[in-house]
Amino acid sequence: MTAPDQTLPTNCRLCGYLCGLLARVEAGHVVDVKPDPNRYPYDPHIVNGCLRHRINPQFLEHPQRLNQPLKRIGARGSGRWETCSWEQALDDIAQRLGNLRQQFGAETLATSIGGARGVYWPLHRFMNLFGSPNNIGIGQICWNPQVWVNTLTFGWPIEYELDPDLTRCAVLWGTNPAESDNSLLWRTICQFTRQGGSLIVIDPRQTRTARRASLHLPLKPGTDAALALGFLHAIISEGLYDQAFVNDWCQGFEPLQDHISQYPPEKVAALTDLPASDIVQAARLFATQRPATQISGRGVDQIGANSVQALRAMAILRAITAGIDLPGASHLGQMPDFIPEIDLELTDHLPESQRTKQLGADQILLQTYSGYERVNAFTQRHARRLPHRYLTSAHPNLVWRAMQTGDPYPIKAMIVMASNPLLSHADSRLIYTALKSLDLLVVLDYFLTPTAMLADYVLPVAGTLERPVLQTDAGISNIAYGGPAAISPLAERRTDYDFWRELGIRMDQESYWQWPSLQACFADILAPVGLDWDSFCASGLYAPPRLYHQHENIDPATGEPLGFATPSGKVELYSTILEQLGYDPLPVHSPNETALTKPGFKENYPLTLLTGARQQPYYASEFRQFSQLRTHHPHPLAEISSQTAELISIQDGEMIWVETANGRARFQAKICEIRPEVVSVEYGWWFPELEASEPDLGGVWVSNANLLTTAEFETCDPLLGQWPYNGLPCRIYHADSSHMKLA
Ligand SMILES: Nc1nc2c(c(=O)[nH]1)N[C@H]1C(S)=C(S)[C@@H](COP(=O)(O)OP(=O)(O)OC[C@H]3O[C@@H](n4cnc5c(=O)[nH]c(N)nc54)[C@H](O)[C@@H]3O)O[C@H]1N2
Ligand SMILES: Nc1nc2c(c(=O)[nH]1)N[C@H]1C(S)=C(S)[C@@H](COP(=O)(O)OP(=O)(O)OC[C@H]3O[C@@H](n4cnc5c(=O)[nH]c(N)nc54)[C@H](O)[C@@H]3O)O[C@H]1N2
Ligand code: SF4
Ligand SMILES: [Mo]
Repeated sequence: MTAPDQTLPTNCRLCGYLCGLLARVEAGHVVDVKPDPNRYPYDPHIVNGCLRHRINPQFLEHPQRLNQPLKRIGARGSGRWETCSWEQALDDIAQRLGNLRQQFGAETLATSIGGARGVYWPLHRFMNLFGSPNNIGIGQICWNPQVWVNTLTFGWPIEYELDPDLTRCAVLWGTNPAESDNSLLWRTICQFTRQGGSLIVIDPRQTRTARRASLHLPLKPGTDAALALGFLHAIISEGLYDQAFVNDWCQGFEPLQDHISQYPPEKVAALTDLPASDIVQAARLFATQRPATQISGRGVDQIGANSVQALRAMAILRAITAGIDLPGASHLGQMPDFIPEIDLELTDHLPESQRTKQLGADQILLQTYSGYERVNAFTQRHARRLPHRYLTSAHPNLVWRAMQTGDPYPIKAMIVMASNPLLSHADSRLIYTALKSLDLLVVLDYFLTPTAMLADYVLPVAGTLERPVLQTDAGISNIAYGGPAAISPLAERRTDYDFWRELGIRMDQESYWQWPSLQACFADILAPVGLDWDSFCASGLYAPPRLYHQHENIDPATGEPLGFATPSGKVELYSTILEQLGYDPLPVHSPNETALTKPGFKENYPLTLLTGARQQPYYASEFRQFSQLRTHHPHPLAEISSQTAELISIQDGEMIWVETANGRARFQAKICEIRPEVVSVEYGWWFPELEASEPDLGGVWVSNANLLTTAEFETCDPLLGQWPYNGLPCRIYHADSSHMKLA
């Protein structure tokens, strides 16, 4: 019996926003989509403004989309595959993992996840039950830094607010929503500036966002901590902070006051290469135009050692201007009313003896099991528990090295889900040799990515519109959104959840995989709030009213105000946890310029490279298969200033090499407004039209920004293990000449 043609509510999943769509379904296939005005983001203009949403029907039917499990039959990377059934693949993977565990211990299995895309707790649950602590992701340089820093400072992560009717000042710090957010935030920013709000943008590039700013501070890359300390200096010395909040609720103001005397505006002006008057003006705006909000992005997360310092100084800035728990500025998130991520992960099942084997556990201070426990001791007094495995991941660089060398023990197997490490992790060549050394590589994806080309098994995943979705902010806030699938998975695609469950069942985990389907899990997750799946889907949103000033509530046990979930019960301007860890309790500017002091280095690499600034319509390494999008944005771009272009006679549109000490990659030069010494390249570029086998691997060696980056463990920040994607010494030259240096 064929299903009747229908228009069904569902959600786009081509980025993290899950916009509500109406899908026209004919005979089990989606033939058209349009925005659903009744579900998030409630405004068809927003979804229509996103080029990607239109490709949903083609995304389901694209000729290169994976439809059946593939098993490698030739040499690794040879591109020779045979198709097999899911059952054959799962049986073989389970057997091989069982053998490897017996021979090398459970820690021999690593996993890789990507950005906010799929539902990752099933992977974490499997790993905990299997016994391996070696999950990796990109958390160190995306999301985790803010979660950790705000938890250290305020006792829990912060949610920023931006309300054009309330907010008077907004600082956008190292983020460019004009390109990275095609949804609500960018529209809200535009409305905010139209209504006369003061927008301060801190970015070395004159982005589309910066062009809307009342004040753009194009600082020298990597000097954000100095700038934030300069703001603090101006605000404190001019008495513009909130004395009542500081007296009642902040800990460590006096040492802070002494400390920031080292950062007067003139000194900060020299460090950041900005006019001192602009620094003071921005500080005054932020402190006096309240409510003032602060939104930061990857520009601050991806500057290596200076990132935590900058984020700490920014948190302090928020605190002393009483910018938390203030409508229009920000609020502390809440623990969810529904089942939180941490209870889905089952970390308690991972024995202590396995936790200590996590790669990096003995060197990284916070992003480890012991770091987590140290912080959790305080948050759980307030009945709050952060997700576990995102914040305790192994260090990727050590994982690649263990694959390659067997040191400190062999990593022989990896399962990659919703990530493409050859494009998104630092040092693609290291990753290539690491993946080539494996006994077993399994990749779950929609397409045969360069990473998948090296796999033993590539498994076809059911994706956007083919599966229900439920996004829950990893359990750090009380919000859930999502909706139903429009159609059943096409061909032999299955959900990621089905894979982990089926593999788990084959590895003696049956009793922990009680839900037969993803939808059944989602229904149980939401059950505590009294919503069944269908009623949830009607609006696609669970978001109870925000709570403010929870710290003032009286704790019935003590009769005292609850305070903040930090060791002192106050907002920790001076972080006692960081002090205990031997890390700076007050933020400092500490430029990481060791490479530049090597003889000849500065002369050889006179420019400063940013990698990864987002550009529409792509998302990380995705969507290069879609001709509609390629026509819109055909080439990987390197932005340079007209001064630099003139100096080495580069024309707009010319192909150039960008080279660092780590390697080189080719981009099309785009001359634009950017600091003169800065080059900014896109990331995620490969060419699905090229050979899907060695040596091409889909063009992964041509324009891949991560050929230029490195994350050597020894040079990473000791607190979280962050590596830099921005602020790297580089040089550029014409692509048709071999090694012409910048004079
Ligand atoms: N140089 C540089 N590198 C960077 C960055 C940068 O700015 N500069 N940014 C970093 C950041 S912030 C991030 S978040 C990462 C992103 O890095 P990743 O998340 O690894 O992103 P992709 O490289 O696009 O890989 C995602 C893959 O998952 C597949 N996929 C999408 N959805 C699903 C799903 O639901 N299930 C499965 N199984 N597969 C799915 C896609 O087809 C794609 O191949 O990159 C990081 N890397
Ligand atoms: N179209 C599109 N949208 C995306 C993504 C995508 O790949 N494509 N990726 C998604 C993901 S995973 C993420 S994490 C978000 C990221 O969202 P954003 O953080 O908004 O992303 P970016 O465009 O990388 O913005 C970082 C900005 O920081 C600037 N910057 C670089 N170095 C420095 C520095 O040292 N200091 C300061 N202050 N600024 C600096 C860059 O010039 C850039 O404009 O976007 C998401 N949205
Ligand atoms: S912003 Fe665009 S790609 Fe992202 S979910 Fe919404 S419609 Fe899809
Ligand atoms: Mo990200």
